Amino acid sequence: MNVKKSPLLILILCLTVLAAFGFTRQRTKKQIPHTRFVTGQKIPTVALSAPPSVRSIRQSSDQVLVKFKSDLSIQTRIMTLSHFRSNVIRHIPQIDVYQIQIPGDLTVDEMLILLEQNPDVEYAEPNPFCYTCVSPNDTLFQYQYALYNSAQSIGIPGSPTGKLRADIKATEGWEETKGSDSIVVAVLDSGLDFEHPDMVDIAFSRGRDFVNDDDDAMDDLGHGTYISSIIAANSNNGEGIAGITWNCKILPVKVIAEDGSGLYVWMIEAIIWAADQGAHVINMSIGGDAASQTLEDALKYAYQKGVVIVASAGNDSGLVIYPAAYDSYVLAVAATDYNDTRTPWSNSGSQIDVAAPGDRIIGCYPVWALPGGTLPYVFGFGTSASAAYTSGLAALIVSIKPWLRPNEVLDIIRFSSDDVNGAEYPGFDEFVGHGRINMEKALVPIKIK
Ligand SMILES: [Ca+2]
Ligand SMILES: [Ca+2]
Ligand SMILES: [Ca+2]
Repeated sequence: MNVKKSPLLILILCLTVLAAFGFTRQRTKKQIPHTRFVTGQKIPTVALSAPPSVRSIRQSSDQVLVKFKSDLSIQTRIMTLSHFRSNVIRHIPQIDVYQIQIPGDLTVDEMLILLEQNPDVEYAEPNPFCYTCVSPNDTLFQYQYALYNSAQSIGIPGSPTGKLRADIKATEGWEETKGSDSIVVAVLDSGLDFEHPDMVDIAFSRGRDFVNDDDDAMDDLGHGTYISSIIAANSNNGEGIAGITWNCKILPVKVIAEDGSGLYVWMIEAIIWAADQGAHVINMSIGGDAASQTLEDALKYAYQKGVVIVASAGNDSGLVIYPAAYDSYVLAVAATDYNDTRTPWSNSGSQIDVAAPGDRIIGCYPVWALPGGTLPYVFGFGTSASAAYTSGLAALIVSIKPWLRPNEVLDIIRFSSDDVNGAEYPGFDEFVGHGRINMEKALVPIKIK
């Protein structure tokens, strides 16, 4: 690896904030070249004012439900169905309704028209799919394709539509747990905007600021707020977005300065501090190109204390950055998109463990960083977001079984993931690791045991 000669080792924020809603913040400070923030792209806020329903109705493509007139004999019913080349899958005697399989050369709509024209049929209708009941009422939930992908438009004007259920199965996972308020995720980043309206009371404490050496990790950049919101924004509060965990707490630890960079030693101190504070999970959506024995030692210290450590793989189509590259102690997370495809900029290597959505991810952003009157949410790109989703899942697993060791938690996350590139790269590979994380498959088995 190329070790930088500068005494200031640059930590790369693994996120590009693409588009705030009318985000026009001007920076007067010198930008660090490695900090890839793109500003100035505008999104009309009207797009967020009146979201349509989260889900479009889906139905079976080869089944319908039929009720015959009650005085019709069994023989006539069977003859009628035979005439329509349809097989009975199920009869529900209490209401006298048949679930039938329709011929392959007819669509559901065509079959329904034929049935409705038959005088022996009282009614016929499609057989729609139902869903799990945990669907939060947050107004921007429809933009969170990563949690529930209904094949909707991703949200940025001109953006493509997603693939149905190319998501992490959050709604199913929430049936098992929404997280415990005794579980703490330390977010080593730029801090947290404690005033954000969709992040009320999510902080375990005011945290620690290793940049300014004080006990107040207020965010002066935005990245840490964004990442924390993916993990633990106020969910089902009728506002903004839903977090992966509804109840777990965020311990903000500031290691990234206002200019978007930080010293390794801040990150190293923060890992040890968070572990000593009793954090259950450490999220590091940050990293640098330099290997560091001290950094590895700090990770080992936290790991041996029982902390689950999750980090971003990096966003420059290169090798896995540090600390994600420390394979023995850290879960390295790559990025997929709304089609379950690995993003081209996601770093790769044998250290990659899993992938999670990282393309066009909506999250909270500090109110002060945005022009007045715009909603305090932005769409971002990056393995930063992917790590945050995965840390959230780790917190949910630990919420159910707080006694699990880090390697056990990491193995649950690895081996419950979906091999989304299995057609091209069956099994483990260096692009998505074991696959895109799956909350349902991770949480259901441990809840039952
Ligand atoms: Ca919310
Ligand atoms: Ca690894
Ligand atoms: Ca694979």
